[in-house]
Formats: sequence, structure tokens, C-alpha cells
Amino acid sequence: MRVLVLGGDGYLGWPTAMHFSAGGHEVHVVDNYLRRKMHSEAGSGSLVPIAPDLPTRARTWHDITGKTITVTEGDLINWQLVKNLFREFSPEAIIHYGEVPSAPYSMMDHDRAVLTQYNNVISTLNVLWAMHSYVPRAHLVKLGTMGEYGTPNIDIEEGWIEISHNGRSDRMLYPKMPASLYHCSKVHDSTNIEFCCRVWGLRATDLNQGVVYGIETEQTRLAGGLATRFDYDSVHGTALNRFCVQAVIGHPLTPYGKGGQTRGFLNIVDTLRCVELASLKPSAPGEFRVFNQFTEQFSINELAELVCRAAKDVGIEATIRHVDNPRVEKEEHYYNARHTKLLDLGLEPHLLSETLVEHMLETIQRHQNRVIAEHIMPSTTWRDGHQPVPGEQLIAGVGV
Ligand code: NAD
Ligand code: USQ
Repeated sequence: MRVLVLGGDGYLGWPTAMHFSAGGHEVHVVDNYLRRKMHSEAGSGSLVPIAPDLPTRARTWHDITGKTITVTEGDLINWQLVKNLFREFSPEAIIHYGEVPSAPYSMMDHDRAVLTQYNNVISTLNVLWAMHSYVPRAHLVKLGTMGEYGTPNIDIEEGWIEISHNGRSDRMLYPKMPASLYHCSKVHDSTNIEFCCRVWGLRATDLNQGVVYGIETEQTRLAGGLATRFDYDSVHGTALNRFCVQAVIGHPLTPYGKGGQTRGFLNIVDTLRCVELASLKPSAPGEFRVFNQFTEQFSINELAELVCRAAKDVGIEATIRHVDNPRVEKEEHYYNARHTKLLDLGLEPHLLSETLVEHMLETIQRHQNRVIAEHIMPSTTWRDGHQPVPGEQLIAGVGV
């Protein structure tokens, strides 16, 4: 299968590209390094050292495995570039990770909110038009997010819900209550994708993914030069990854507010498998398919406690200190999200265990001298925006 990985330099994109290449597929990756630029502007960066660019990564991959991943360094906002890409590579599956993924980044200030929504919505619109124009039979596997739904006081379905109202009923898209302006961008994407499936007969799977954790995959382990990025800062680091780094450097773990926020989580290894399963069994022409992509749900307090227990087993006395919640979100709530469709396709989850966390802690210990402690505490609040962090050089005007 010809697989186009958009955002192929990212935390999930690079391991995904190697995973498909290892599986014998023809893989082409695209990235404009926006993620790297956001970090260099903020003075933050990956805990694990990563290769400087995609051509270097692809060369290392070829040296080690003999397999080829081809590369475009370019911006998905550039319609000419996207058109040429789809015409020339003619993908059968498009794995679309190429967006700004950070909720706090989208809440920093006006320019970063605009950058997030423009980048995410227009890049996806370009992809949809390119599919319609050049590869109408191809399958879009688009990374959405569980945060599109928010935390409603009813069960969350997988994308669609049967609604009865005033004696009539219909199958509708599940109502959304997104958690940040970033999460809103994903809702806008979902609306556009569903429309293009309905009107143009495109095929798409929207993967409403939970929070991902983990450092390594089968392929990243092959060589240092194949490592993927791993972030712990308050803008780009996700909860469990942050807690593990905090434990290692002796910083109290930072549940926001009461810590009863409950979310779906999954191991990075399962992200790769889910995306692969969705690609191998595409949706039908005209079908907008939605999977909720996570394997377990935890409260933030449960995660913090699990990290403390695992830390103890490797000789680290970790502590927990709740901090004022920088976000506007429910800190205690009902949460029951259905997530059976990927299991039905054959997903065998790698569940979170203390052993896995212990392994993460040991890997983090090897790189702990690279941690920049100023970036641990939250610097952006949902109501008041961003407080600069020492070393940050935010550019006025467009964010990056
Ligand atoms: P990431 O930032 O590491 O990867 C995204 C990549 O896309 C980056 O390398 C970035 O440079 C690139 N990119 C962004 N805009 C681009 C553009 N206009 N043109 C070309 N490249 C562009 O983020 P990630 O954690 O790997 O997330 C990947 C996707 O999965 C995102 O869409 C994110 O919203 C979604 N997601 C991530 C998580 C998670 O916990 N990591 C959970 C749910 C959903
Ligand atoms: N949280 C803490 N303490 C921290 C960090 C986070 O309590 O130090 C809490 C947050 O307040 C939130 C929850 O943990 O309630 C998750 O936060 P997060 O930063 O781990 O994840 P989030 O901002 O939701 O975003 C991440 C990815 C994003 C993806 C999303 C999936 O960055 O790309 O869309 O997870 S989901 O959360 O299901 O929407």
C-alpha cells in the first residue's frame, strides 16, 4: 500500500512511518517542522535527543533496515505543494497527523489561537480537496481527539448517536463540547471531513484519540538516530509523560485542581497498531467512520499515584502537589466513553502497568540532565493567557 504520513516528523508520525515501512508498505512523509520551531521559540525541547531532520532520519532507517522512506519538507497549508504531492505519490492511505496538537498552545494568545485553527483546519481542507481531485478512492485516516466530546454527563458513543426528539429519530454526529481552541479545531475538521464524505463520496476514518504515553516502539529502539521526540513541558508534554519526568527530577507531580479529571489513555505502540488496523480495513466510499482510540480510562489522581508507586520500586520517592488548575474544565465528572470498534478490528491493547512506567523512568533517568525545569509548571491559563518563561523568545505577529 502507498501510505502518505502527514506530520511525519512528529512524536507519533515518525514511529508510524517506520512501522508502515517495516510492514512492507511504500511510505512517504511530509512535515514543515512546525513542532520543532514552536519548541525553539519557547526554549524547550525533546528530552530524548532526536535526529536533526527527516532526511537524516530516513537515511538512518535505510542504513539499518535497507528500507526506504521518502520525504517532503513542506507545509500542508501550501495548496500547490499538496496538489503536487497527491498527484505524484498517488496515496492509497493518508495518515494525517500534521496539525498543531497542543491545547495550552492554542490558549496562549490571539496569534497562537489563530495559527492553531488556521493551520489545522486549512491543512485538512487542502487534503480533502486533493483527495477529491486526484485520489477519490483513497482512505483518509485522520487524527482527531477524545477532547472533541468534552466530558458530558452521558455515555460517549463512537462518533455517531441515535437521537429521538419530539417523536422522530435520526442518526446524528455525537454532540461536541471541546476542551480548548485546539480541540475546537479538531471539531471543525470532523465537520469538514463528514461533509466531504457525504457529498463527494470520500472515505475517511476519524480517530478520536485519547492521551498518548510512552517513549519507545519496536522501531525507535533499533538505533538512537531513530528515536522519537518526548516532551514534558507544560505546553506540549502530556500528563503521564510529564509525571514520569517530574518524578525523576524530584519535582512534585502536578495534578491540576482536584485531579478527578478522567480521560482515555493509550500506549504509543497501540497508536501505531490502531492506525494500521484502520488503514488495512478502510471505510466504504462515502462513509465517515469514527473510532474512539484509547485503551483505558484513568483519573489524573490515579495516574499520579501509579507513577509514585512505580517510582518507589526504582528507588525514587516521588511526591504529589496539586496546583491551581490553569484550564477551565470539570475536575470531578461522569466519564464513560465507548471504545470497542478498534478492539473489534483486532486491537490487542498494551495496558498501562507499573513495570512499563518503571521502564519509562529508567529511560528518562538516562537523559535527565537535559530537563529544563523552568518549563515544568504551567505558564498558560485558559482565562488569562500566557506568562513568559525564562529563555522564551515569542515573536509578535504570527506565532512561529
Ligand atoms: P506532533 O506535533 O509531534 O506531530 C505533528 C507534526 O505535524 C509535527 O511534526 C509538525 O511539525 C507537523 N505539522 C504541523 N502542521 C503542519 C503543516 N501545516 N504542514 C506540515 N507539517 C505540519 O504531535 P503528535 O503528538 O505526534 O500528534 C499527532 C497528531 O495526533 C495531532 O494531530 C494530534 O492532534 C493528534 N493527537 C495526539 C495525541 C497525543 O497524546 N500525542 C492525542 C490525540 C490526538
Ligand atoms: N493535567 C494535569 N497535570 C498536568 C498535565 C495535565 O492535571 O501536569 C490534566 C489536564 O488538566 C487535563 C488532562 O490532564 O485534564 C490531560 O491533559 P494533557 O496535557 O495530558 O492532554 P491534553 O491537553 O488533553 O492534550 C493531549 C494531546 C492532544 C490530544 C489530547 C487527547 O496533547 O494532542 O488531542 O491529549 S484528549 O485529552 O483525549 O483530548
